[in-house]
Amino acid sequence: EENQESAVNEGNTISDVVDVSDVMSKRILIIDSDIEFTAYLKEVLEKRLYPVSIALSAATGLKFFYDRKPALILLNVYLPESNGIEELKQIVLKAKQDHIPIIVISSKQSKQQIIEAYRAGAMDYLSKSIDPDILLAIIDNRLQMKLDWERSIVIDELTGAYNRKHFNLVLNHLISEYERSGANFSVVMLDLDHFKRINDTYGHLMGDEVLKRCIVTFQNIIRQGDVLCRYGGEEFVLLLPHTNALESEAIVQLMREQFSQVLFRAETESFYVTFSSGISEINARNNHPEKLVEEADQALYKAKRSGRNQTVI
Ligand code: GH3
Ligand code: MG
Ligand code: MG
Ligand code: MG
Repeated sequence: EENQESAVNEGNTISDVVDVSDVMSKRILIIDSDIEFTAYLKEVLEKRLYPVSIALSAATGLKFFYDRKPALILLNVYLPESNGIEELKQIVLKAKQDHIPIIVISSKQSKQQIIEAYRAGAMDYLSKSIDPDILLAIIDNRLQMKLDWERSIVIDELTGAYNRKHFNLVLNHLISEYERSGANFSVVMLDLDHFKRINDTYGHLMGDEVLKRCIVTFQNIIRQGDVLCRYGGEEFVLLLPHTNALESEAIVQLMREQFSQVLFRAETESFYVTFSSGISEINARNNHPEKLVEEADQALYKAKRSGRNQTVI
């Protein structure tokens, strides 16, 4: 059971569908006018396979910030040029907005400067004489925190599936891919049948178990790159890149066969659960996010009206 849970959490990541360099890159931006120190840091970091950008001025730092999207910034707040302050403020502001950790590395260690740096939003204030292994441990730690946070905001707590926020992000990404390269994809809406009855008969905790188990079963069938999201209570939506409606139907059929074999054990009796599903496919006449969802939803509605436990395209 625990293994299955972790299989859910280690399923498709955002990097499968959204540009990796954008979201999960490990690029570190060093902003410091100290040429010797930046060269030394670059060597230390690149040995650990961190891509590094060096900016010797705040202005260059700001430019790199936009061009190269760092995952973390190593900053010396005391740059020599007098007009770097505005750029520094902009970098700090943008970094905070994007939840990019800022680690200050300075040779100055005055109490006032340290307090100011933390108040401005620095995550750490380190000395330039810090041991490189300790520095690397701190960087790993901060990047992991960022990664955990990025995950937590797109994952549904109960089931471990992606949430609606992520669904919207991926759907829009797939639509722009379609417009750019013609790559097709399908949208599958899935809704558990008579779920209210399960709650009413066996209790909400049992209902929650059904939802979790349903996701585990589905995750084991879908492919790398397919994105499964919890759309609402007992409604899920599946995005299948490079897959037309008929191919999607075959995948959903597999999900149905697997899920129909899952036996749920309540206190007094055991039971099976079914689901209904509706499929839409991107095409030149329907390339709008809301319309694609609506079309799949209407197909789902038809599946419900035709007796449930089936898929309609
Ligand atoms: P249909 O076959 O037409 O879809 O019927 P249904 O009973 O599945 O659909 P309905 O929309 O009437 O009921 C859905 C129920 O799902 C109602 C709601 O209380 C329950 N539900 C929503 N979210 C959760 C949840 O997180 N946990 C549990 N246990 N129940 C939930
Ligand atoms: Mg319903
Ligand atoms: Mg339902
Ligand atoms: Mg429903």
